[in-house]
Amino acid sequence: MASTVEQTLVLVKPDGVQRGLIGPIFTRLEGRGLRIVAMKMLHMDDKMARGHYAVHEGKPFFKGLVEFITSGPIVAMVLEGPRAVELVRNAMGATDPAKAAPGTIRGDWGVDIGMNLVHGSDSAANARHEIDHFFDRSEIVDYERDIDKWIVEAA
Ligand code: IDP
Ligand code: MG
Repeated sequence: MASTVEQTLVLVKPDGVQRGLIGPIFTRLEGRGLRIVAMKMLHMDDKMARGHYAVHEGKPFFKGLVEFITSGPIVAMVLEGPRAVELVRNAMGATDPAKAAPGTIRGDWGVDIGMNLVHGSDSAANARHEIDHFFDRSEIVDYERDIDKWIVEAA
């Protein structure tokens, strides 16, 4: 049975871009069946990074996190599908790569908690807020793929 379609924000962080892992990371999420509905490369400035990570302000790692996320270009995308938030979070693996299961993005390619390759929204409500932080509504494309009927059962 089809569940509610969600959108979620995914970032390939500067380490993922520098290590040539944009394609492999996208391949996993796209191959899963999620639909990419927006995508762009950008270099976040300090203000945008502080806004994106506002929930972590005051934590000991906040300064390093902002420095890291602004240290090079990132790729932002919006993925859409039933339970997209949960699917992406599971595909990313635990925040600390040492605790991330093999087969997850962080579990296969990460070492350091600060350089854990990807960001994914942690709830549908936060996803909406984060997507608005990175994309204009006009940059999000509404379309269907012929293969979607082989990925999600009709309601
Ligand atoms: P998440 O990315 O798995 O959602 P959050 O707890 O939201 O994890 O933390 C945001 C980011 O902050 C993490 O992806 C990681 O890069 C960084 N971070 C979180 N906890 C630590 C820490 O204890 N030390 C260093 N960096 C951390
Ligand atoms: Mg988070």
